[in-house]
Amino acid sequence: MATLKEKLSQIIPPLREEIRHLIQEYGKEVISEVTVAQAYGGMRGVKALVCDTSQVDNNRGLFIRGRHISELTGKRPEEILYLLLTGEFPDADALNDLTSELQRRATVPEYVWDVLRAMPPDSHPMTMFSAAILVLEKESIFKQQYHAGLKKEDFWIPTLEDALNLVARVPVLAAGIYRLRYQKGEIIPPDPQRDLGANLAHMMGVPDPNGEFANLMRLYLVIYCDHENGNVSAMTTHTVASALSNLYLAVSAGMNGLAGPLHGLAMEECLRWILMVKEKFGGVPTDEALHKFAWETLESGQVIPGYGHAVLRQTDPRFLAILEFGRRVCPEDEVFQLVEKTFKVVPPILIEQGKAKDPWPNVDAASGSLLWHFGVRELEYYTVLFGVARTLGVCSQAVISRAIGSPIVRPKSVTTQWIRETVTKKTAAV
Ligand code: CMX
Repeated sequence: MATLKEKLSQIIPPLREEIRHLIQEYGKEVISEVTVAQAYGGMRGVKALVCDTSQVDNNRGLFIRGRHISELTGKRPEEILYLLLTGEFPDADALNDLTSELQRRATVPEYVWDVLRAMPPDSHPMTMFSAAILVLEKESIFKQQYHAGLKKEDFWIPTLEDALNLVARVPVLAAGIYRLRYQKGEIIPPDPQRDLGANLAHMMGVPDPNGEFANLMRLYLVIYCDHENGNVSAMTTHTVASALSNLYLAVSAGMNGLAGPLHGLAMEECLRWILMVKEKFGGVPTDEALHKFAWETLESGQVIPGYGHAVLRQTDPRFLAILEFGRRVCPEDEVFQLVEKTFKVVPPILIEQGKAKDPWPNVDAASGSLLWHFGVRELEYYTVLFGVARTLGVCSQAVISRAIGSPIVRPKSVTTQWIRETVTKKTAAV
């Protein structure tokens, strides 16, 4: 923490100064316009948010602090957290320091487990995850220091404390929820010797004789951590945090957005679709049979989960990273083979149908199949693991936002009547 905090203390003042200068000198420059279709269309493509932790290119996908995700898949999540926050990789001392900080902070008070145990046994794991983060809210350091009187320029310091505590605690919550919700036995406490990904695997209690499940958890924590600021989970977290709600409140809210089937829940939905195919055909169908089944899905008015994206227009490189892992670890697994076959069959169908702007797979198209392979067969649980990873990104974004003094989010809305009058007046004037 000392090293990370020192690093942030060095980079924050010049960043603030640069932003102050940009606003002062170029504050009136136009960087985006909004059309009527965009106002009604989820603001797609409107450039009205700033996010320095990562960027998504339409064709090349995710870059974290300028580095393409394909260069980062062999890194440890702790290195990525440091990169998200500072724009640099940690040196050995900084990495050790951050790793042991996170290990030290990985504690969950008993009252959280009491609340989770009191929830109905068929609660959705994402509801339990969001509730657990919310219940922890009383631990917020930002909240305590804010009420004690905190200068705006120091907001980022207790926010960093909350961020590190949350990043350290969410794997414990997630693994505990897995064991409680699915009666897997006692909650397994964190092992202070293990890194974030390995600890998550260990606490879930998934048999892992050769360490590949721990490798998968490390990979998921890296590829799912951040995807700019405009996606539902990140933008929700940012919006809630902009009211100076502490990170527990903000991240819990973000997780509720992640729990939607068009966002993080697609991970679950996608495998459900794959398993449906497998059951219907008693294994991996022919290309022709899969082609017909995919058309039936579309014709019944449903989306093909795991395909399409609001920003991407090419195959998601995060999907490719999972595919590579699967090809190495479980090429004979029928469920994984079906994922590969779907990748071959579905994009041409979506192109032929002509509706989806992006006919290619996103990250969620493959991730569930590997969890299934390792014996994590409770589909409803999958998005929780996405949520653990996403916490790294949204917490990093929040620290930066507090550091640069981002104000409360408050865009202007207009009525349909206003739009009608405005556009018809313009047309009449031409
Ligand atoms: N299957 C069938 N139809 C699809 C489709 C898919 N996979 N993806 C998009 N379409 C359809 C849309 O439903 C929409 O149809 P209508 O005009 O009838 O409403 C049309 O194509 C245009 O949509 P779009 O502009 O291409 O996509 P959006 O930006 O509105 O939405 C997304 C993006 C991801 C919600 C959408 O592609 C989708 O529903 N995909 C399936 C769910 C999924 O995989 N979500 C995970 C995304 C990654 C994540 O956030 O985790």
